[in-house]
Amino acid sequence: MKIKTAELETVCGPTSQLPHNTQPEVAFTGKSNVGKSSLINSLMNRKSLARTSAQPGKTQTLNFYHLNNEIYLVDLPGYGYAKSSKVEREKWGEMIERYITSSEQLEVVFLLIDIRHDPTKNDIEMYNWLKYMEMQTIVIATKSDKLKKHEIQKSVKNIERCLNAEEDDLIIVPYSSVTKEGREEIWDFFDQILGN
Ligand SMILES: Nc1nc2c(ncn2[C@@H]2O[C@H](COP(=O)(O)OP(=O)(O)OP(=O)(O)O)[C@@H](O)[C@H]2O)c(=O)[nH]1
Ligand SMILES: [Mg+2]
Repeated sequence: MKIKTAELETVCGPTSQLPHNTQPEVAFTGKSNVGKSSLINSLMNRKSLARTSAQPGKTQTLNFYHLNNEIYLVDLPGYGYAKSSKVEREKWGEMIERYITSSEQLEVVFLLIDIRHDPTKNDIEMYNWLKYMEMQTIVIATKSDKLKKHEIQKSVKNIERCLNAEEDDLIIVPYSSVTKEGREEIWDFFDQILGN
């Protein structure tokens, strides 16, 4: 995929109406700080169009990035950020759920999990819920630059085992926003969605 244009088109808060887009959407979910916004930037070939932070809880809205005027990349607020209040956590959870259940254009959800750690309880719940919703789900194992080459496959296997996904035909893509490992593979998914 060749990146020509990328712009932030719509920002939605908890009470906003969701956009009725007419082109395909792909969404990125995962715990706070796992690297969703960084991944979206690297997929768009932009340094900082999506705001990132070393502090968890940076993205607090649903942000729709329009890529090449043909597909939307949807950055979702991270879940499981312990320092946010219970009310806030529920509010974001509801936003994510409302979007995923109501979007008519959502084609695939990318679930991001830190390659260095076991999936959290929330990751496992999210994976099971997406499966229950029959939503096409691809796992992205983020921050692969933090592991040595030979540790990557071991970690991918561990994620698969923790999600109980051995028989799910689940695709797990190691990714690094630093080295761009995995980027071509994700672009290929976009091309498939777009029929290119
Ligand atoms: N080494 C390394 N660091 C990364 C990578 N991706 C993200 N980071 C760092 O991880 C931190 C969090 O990244 P974000 O992209 O803001 O994470 P997020 O998932 O959008 O976080 P929230 O918006 O809070 O949910 C930042 O300090 C990034 O620089 C990666 O692939 N490799
Ligand atoms: Mg973010």
